[in-house]
Amino acid sequence: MENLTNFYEGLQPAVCRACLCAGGAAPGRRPGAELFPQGRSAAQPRGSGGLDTQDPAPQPRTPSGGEVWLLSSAALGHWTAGAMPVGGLLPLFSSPAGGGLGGGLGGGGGGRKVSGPAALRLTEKFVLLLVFSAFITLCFGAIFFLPDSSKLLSGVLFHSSPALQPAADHKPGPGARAEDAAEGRARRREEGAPGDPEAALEDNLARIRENHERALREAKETLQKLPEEIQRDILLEKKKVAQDQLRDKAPFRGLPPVDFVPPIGVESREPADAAIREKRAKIKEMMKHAWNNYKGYAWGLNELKPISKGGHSSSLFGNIKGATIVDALDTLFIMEMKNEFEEAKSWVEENLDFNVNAEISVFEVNIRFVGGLLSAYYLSGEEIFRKKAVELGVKLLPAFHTPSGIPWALLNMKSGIGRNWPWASGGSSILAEFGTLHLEFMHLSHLSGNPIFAEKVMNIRTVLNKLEKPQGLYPNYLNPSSGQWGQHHVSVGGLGDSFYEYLLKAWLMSDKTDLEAKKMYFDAVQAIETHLIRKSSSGLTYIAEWKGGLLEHKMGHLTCFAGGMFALGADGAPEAMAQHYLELGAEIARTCHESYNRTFMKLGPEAFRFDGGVEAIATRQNEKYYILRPEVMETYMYMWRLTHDPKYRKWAWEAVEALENHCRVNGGYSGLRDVYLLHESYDDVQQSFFLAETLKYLYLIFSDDDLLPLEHWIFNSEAHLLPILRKEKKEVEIREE
Ligand code: DMJ
Repeated sequence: MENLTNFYEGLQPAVCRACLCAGGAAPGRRPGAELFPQGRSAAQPRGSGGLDTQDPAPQPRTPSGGEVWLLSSAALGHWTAGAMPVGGLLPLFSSPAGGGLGGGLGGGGGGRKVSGPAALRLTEKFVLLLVFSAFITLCFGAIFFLPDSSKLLSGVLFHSSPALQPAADHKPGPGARAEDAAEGRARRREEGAPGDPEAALEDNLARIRENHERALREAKETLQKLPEEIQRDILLEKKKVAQDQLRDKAPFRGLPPVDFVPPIGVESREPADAAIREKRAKIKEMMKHAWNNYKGYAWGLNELKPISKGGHSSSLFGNIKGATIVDALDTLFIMEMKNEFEEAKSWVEENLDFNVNAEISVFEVNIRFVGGLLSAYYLSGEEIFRKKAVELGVKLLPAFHTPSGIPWALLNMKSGIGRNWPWASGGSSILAEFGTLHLEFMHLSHLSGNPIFAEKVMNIRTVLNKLEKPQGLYPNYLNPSSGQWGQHHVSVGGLGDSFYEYLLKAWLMSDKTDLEAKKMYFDAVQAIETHLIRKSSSGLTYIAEWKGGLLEHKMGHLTCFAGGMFALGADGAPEAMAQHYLELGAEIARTCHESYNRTFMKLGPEAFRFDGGVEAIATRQNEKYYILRPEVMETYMYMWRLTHDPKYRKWAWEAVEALENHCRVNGGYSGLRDVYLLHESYDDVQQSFFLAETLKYLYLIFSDDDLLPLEHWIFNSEAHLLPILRKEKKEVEIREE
């Protein structure tokens, strides 16, 4: 907002000058003539540009004798605060003896006849008002609606080509299935991204543009409806929300007893190769360092500040506490850190409380808390985790009380009132947020015996399947009230990413029975390949962002997860395409490795670009940070498991060394503000996903494949483990009583 205010302040002098020239009252000045007594600035001779270049007409005067000038649009580019070009001043009307309106506009004398100053005054004022309105509209139009030239140029000048696709038929097989201007702003803010004023201004402009477009669209839609229709829609919406609320408030029957089936592949052997054993042990030591410091300085709080040695709290979790504890549970379990797992479990039993009067992010709480608790339950069989996961799931249900059933992004856990991020296009919900609930909610129904959770997420699918998709792509924004898309921005990174991941994993987790999910996934990937995936001049494959048909040649760190996703999806692709998807995964892994390798710290930036002569390098200051993110390690893990190409272990180890060299501090691990600097500038946050994801994926890369085999386990978006729900046999059988 600060930048927006500055921006408006920057505009004010221009507007005020126009007023003054028109004889408006400027404090401390006589109207008109005093500012530019000769109708020209001292710095610039008359006739240097603008509409009146050849205008020999006498200067116009107000009835009181002051000169009146109007800026011509052609002069806008020349106007500086110090010297207003005379060519940019257009005589509007003259004194009764002068040339009048025609003289000014026509540039050649003549002018319309007037009967006298008194008769003209009203008309003049009216014309003046009209012309000024047009002028102001023009100014705003120029500022807000001119296309972003950098984007146009990058599209025209930068040589990128669609990534090569195999000649094979690209259609999915038979029976196949499911933080940009605004992008990640909130998420980046929460995660402590350092900002730069230029980018903030750009963000603000984009936001204004978005709001303007939305208002226009909404007004248009409403105008097309009859008043009775509008009233009927409102009543229907109200009724539906009230019904939903009643239904969810119906007393929860409580948890049915279940038979817990011991999990598959959780007891790992030591790797046979001594060097690999050593590396794995090193990663476990890193986990100990991160955990012990969290325990020492921030126990029970959400995250650790490793430099200032205290707690870090993020509004993403409202007043819910203990994000690091819940996020770390399954990593502690698979690393066989038994004492630590037990102390974490005791904390959950005694302290984890969801009855908080605060607003939380439904997505974040779902992937970290619901996912973490479910995973801990499936690994350990401890009832407390099942109980807490379902309790939290019930608390999240009011988020779905919207006319379309597409959930709100934010929810007050006490009042059950939801809303969306204020920056999201037209009050929209975010694809990556409402599209990343499916796996956990299916398991909540499975473990609670209550179908309500599954119904909620299946309804999201129904809404999505009814909608027309631009070029087969899923926009990042969907309005929960109208059930219609917001802005047509598409991303496989922030705002879109895990939606695609969950389509693929929904199919895998259903033991490949959810064919709708499979079809949705492969259709989406096909559209992504056609419209978003490109190859740079030197042959690096990247996934660009799509904004209403224009490509922004930028790839986020978040997007790097897609390498693993494509490779994992090869399994379900038609035979001719399986190898292609594996190769696509490998190419994305290579590009993301390059983004690490081209920095000084050997850790990847938040976003990197393929335009303006660079490849896989961050060019904007606010994209140069690294916050211990896991996506590149995630892709290495899948690529290692699926190909056993040793380069993935090599690259993973490079990252371990970089983390040790640059992120490790006495008090834990910290993110970095700029990975291109020679010296570390710490952001002082140890993100909970560092323990949940980054270290877990690294540990798995240096473990044998029989630790958490991919045929039995699905990783949620926060790397929490969910077992595949077998057609014939359930990991958890609900006993009929
Ligand atoms: C994690 O919380 C999850 O992986 C999420 O899906 C995306 N962002 C972070 C890690 O970068």
